[in-house]
Amino acid sequence: MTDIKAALRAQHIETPSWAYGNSGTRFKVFAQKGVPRDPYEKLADAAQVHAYTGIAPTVALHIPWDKVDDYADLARHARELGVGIGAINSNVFQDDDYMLGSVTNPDARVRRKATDHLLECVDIMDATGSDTLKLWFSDGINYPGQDDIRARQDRLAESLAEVYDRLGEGQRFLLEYKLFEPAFYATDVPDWGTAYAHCVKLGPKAQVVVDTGHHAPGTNIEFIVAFLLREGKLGGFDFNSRFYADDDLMVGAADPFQLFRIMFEVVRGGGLDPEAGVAFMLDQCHNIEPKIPGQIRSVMNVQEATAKALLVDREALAAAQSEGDVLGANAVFMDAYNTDVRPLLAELREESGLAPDPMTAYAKSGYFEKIAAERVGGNQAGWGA
Ligand code: AOS
Ligand code: ZN
Ligand code: ZN
Repeated sequence: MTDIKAALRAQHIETPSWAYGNSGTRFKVFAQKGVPRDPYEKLADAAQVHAYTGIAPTVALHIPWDKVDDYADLARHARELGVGIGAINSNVFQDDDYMLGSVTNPDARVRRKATDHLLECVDIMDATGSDTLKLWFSDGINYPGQDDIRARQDRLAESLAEVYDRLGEGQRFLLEYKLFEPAFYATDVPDWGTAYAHCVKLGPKAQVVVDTGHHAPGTNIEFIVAFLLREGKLGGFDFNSRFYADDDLMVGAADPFQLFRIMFEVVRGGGLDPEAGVAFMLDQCHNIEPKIPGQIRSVMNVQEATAKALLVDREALAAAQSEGDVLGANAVFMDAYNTDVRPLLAELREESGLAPDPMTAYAKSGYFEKIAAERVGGNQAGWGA
C-alpha cells in the first residue's frame, strides 16, 4: 500500500486553460457566472483545482487564446499561485488562411505562416519554462481529389522537421492525431500510426499524444497506449470522454472501465514513473456544468482509475496468465476494477493535509461566490471567438 500511495502522490494531472472559459457547441455557447476574463484569471482558477486535489500542479496554455504581452510575467503569476505552465498548445486552425489546411496547405505562404506560429510557440516555451509543445492539426480534405494526399504528408513532414530543429535542450513536441473533424474525407494526421511514423523519423524529442476522444467507436485505446509506451513514444494524454465523436466531456464519465484499462497499461508499461515523461493532461470543455468543479471531478476520476490500476495484483495476474487460466486472470483484473478506492484516496489527501473530499471542500470555500461577484464579462474559451 505504501508503494501505491507513493505512486499516486507522484502522479500529476495537467488542466487546460480553455476548460475554465465559456464553451459550447456550434449551436450555442452558454455564458456562466464568474468565468475568467484573461489568462491570469484562468491560472487562478486552475490553482483552485490544484489546491483541493493536490495533484494538478500545471496548466496547459493555448496560443493565441492565452496571448499576453509578457509570458515570463504570466509564468511568474502562475508560480505565485502555486502552479506552473504545462504544455503550450498551438493553434493553426482558427484563421481564414487555414481553410485548405495549415502546414499542409498547397499555398507556400500559408504553410510559412503556420510554421512561424509553431516556432513562436517554442519561443513561448522558452519564456514560460514549458518543456512541451502540443501540435494538433485540423488539416485534411473534404473531397476525393481535392488535394494530393502524399504531397500533404511531405509538407507536414517538412514543417515538423523545422519545428523539431528549433526545440531546445529538454524540450519536446507531442503530435496529436484525430480520426476526423473538421476535415471529413481524409485527415492528414488521422491515427496513431501516422503520428508515430512522423515522430520516429524525427527523433526522441517527438512523441505521440493520445486524445481519448479521437478514435473510431470500439477502438482498443489501451492497445495503442501499450504499444506506444513500449516504443518510448507515448508523450502523454489528452483525457476526455466521448459518446459519439470528439465530445470533450469529463474523463471517466462515459466509460470508467476504459479509463481503468488505459491506466492499467500505463502502470504495466512503467508510464507512471515521472522519468517516463508521460503527460496526463485533460482536454475538456464544460459546456453546461460548472467549470472548476468539472475539472476537480475529472482529476479525481483519473486518480481513481490510476488507483484501481495500481491495485491489480500483478503477481497473481502473471501466474494465472502463464497457466492459461483465462477466467482466473480476468477475475484478478476485475477485482481491482471493482474495488472502491475512494476511502484510500480520502486517506491519501488527509495525509497531505487536504480535505478528504475535494468537491465539497471547494463548494464550501466561497471561491465561486467571490469570482461570480467580482468577474463580469468573462471570455469564451476560444472556440468561435
Ligand atoms: C482538437 O480536437 C484537439 O483535441 C486539440 O487538442 C485541441 O487543440 C484542443 O481541443 C484545444 O485546442
Ligand atoms: Zn486534444
Ligand atoms: Zn479533440
